[in-house]
Amino acid sequence: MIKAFLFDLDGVIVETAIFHYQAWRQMANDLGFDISEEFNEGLKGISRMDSLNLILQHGNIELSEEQKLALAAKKNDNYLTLVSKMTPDDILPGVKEFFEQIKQTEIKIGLGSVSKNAKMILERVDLLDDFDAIIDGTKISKGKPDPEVFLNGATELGFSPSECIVFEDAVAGVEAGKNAGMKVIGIGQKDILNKADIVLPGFEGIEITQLLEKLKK
Ligand code: G16
Ligand code: MG
Repeated sequence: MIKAFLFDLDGVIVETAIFHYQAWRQMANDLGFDISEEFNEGLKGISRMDSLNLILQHGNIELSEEQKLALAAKKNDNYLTLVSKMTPDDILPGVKEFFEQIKQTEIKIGLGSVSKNAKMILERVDLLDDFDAIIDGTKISKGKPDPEVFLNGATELGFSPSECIVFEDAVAGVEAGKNAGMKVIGIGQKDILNKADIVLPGFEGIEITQLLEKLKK
């Protein structure tokens, strides 16, 4: 029996990846190198400090822990300036309608994001009250693909992993859901999210009863 849907934030509910990219790119440029959009793909679902380490490695730059923390803080300030302009219009197409359908069922809604800014973003887009449980970067110690974020979501809602379905747009996130022992619905492209049980291009036109039927198979 499916008891909960656990949603990733970035790339599933809202598109914050572009703001992460802009803020990381600014930092890289200040350090004298650039990062491509393709490189940014690999940062999706990866925690702030892990992302920073990957970027510095990419630019062949070695820094002290203190310098890294300062850079991460500056990146986050820039990121916050960018996301502070978000409104409910930034919710990805079909998400609101899908949530309305979920609320007609007994299924609970949880968030599984590694972002420490997740709650603030949900507040900005006016979705905070739609969630029965919020697991974000402030509640976990390991980023995706570690299953911690989704296992905590199941625990907080009081269900077993097999009763939860994960919605993820990132390779690391799909792996985290599978590592948690959950079925995963990939949001994006089939060839990229090939470990997901089902892949959908987005939420537009999704019919919950049909989706639940598909998940039984
Ligand atoms: C998101 C993004 C990642 C970001 C991470 C940490 O994860 O996909 O790119 O590095 O959060 O974000 P912050 O710096 O805001 O703590 P998710 O799990 O929502 O896809
Ligand atoms: Mg994501």
